[in-house]
Amino acid sequence: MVIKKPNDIKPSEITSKSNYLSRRKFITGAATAAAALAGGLNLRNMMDDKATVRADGAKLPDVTKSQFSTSEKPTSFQDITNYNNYYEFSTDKYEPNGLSKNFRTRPWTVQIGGLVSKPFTLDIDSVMKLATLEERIYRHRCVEGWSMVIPWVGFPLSALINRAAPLSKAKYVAFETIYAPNQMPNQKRQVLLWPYVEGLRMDEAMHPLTILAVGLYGEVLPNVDGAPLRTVIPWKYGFKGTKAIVKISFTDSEPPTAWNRMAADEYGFYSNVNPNKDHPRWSQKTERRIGDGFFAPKRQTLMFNGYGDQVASLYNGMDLQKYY
Ligand SMILES: Nc1nc2c(c(=O)[nH]1)N[C@H]1C(S)=C(S)[C@@H](COP(=O)(O)O)O[C@H]1N2
Ligand SMILES: [Mo]
Repeated sequence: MVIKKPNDIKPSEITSKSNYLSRRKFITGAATAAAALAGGLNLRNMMDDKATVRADGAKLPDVTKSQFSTSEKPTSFQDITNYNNYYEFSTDKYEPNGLSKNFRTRPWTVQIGGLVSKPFTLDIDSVMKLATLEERIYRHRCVEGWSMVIPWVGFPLSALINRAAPLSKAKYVAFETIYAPNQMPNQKRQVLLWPYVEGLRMDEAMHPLTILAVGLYGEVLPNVDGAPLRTVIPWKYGFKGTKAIVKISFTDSEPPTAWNRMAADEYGFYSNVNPNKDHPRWSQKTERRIGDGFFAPKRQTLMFNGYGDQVASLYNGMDLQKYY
């Protein structure tokens, strides 16, 4: 990954979420404004609208708390939406927010196929109704050596997988980001091999910690974080999660993935967070927690990002120096 010198967000730049929201123009369009006036955003109506809808900022209804959440303090909304990796828009961390503002997330369909007995295509609003939405406050560790705590809203990926009834020969799942060069400027350049693809082994995909996220901080997912649908696998480096998913396919062999094709020795297929396996160009022993402040000491990186109790058994008998 392109690595720049660590440039933290200065404490003076950080505002509370309510301050930020009051300054931020988060509702546009007459329909949305009218719905808001009527006493709360009617999400369903907004989403059924086939026109371009700016759904970000809308509260998600009926979100339950999850036992899988960390009690660590979540990173501010400001940082989660302004310090991002979204190479389709920019390789800079601060630019994707602005560049993704008008990204169209409606209409949006997700295609599920490959080695399954029940392939299906669903529009995003139906995907969001596949299961109860949960708040999952997870640690997020980027392979570049920084981390956040993100209060995602989503549901277990297993709910979608079960509906597709994979065949027994399905051993892997691949996730594909939308290819929309007219909306994503860097897809006109060979920054990565587009579209962005990531993959998981079936047991990793079925693990209860693995989620499809549709929101964060109780609201519809901001475009910059991968709206309308992205995966989150909290014990792996951040790039294993795929933003703006349009296709999920089941395969019998390890799917080729974007970062692995770019530099296989640097970005392995597994990419489990592992402080004992250095990246060829830097140590993975510590991490900079975004929001800690520029002068704060780095934190120790935890094996499996601290989720070892839940996931270590998936890798029993595997040499984690070899399968990284
Ligand atoms: N399509 C797509 N998905 C992506 C990326 C990307 O550039 N494009 N970046 C990855 C990386 S490196 C990280 S750390 C996370 C960042 O997610 P966030 O911006 O929501 O924190 O998204 C991952 N998923
Ligand atoms: Mo990352």
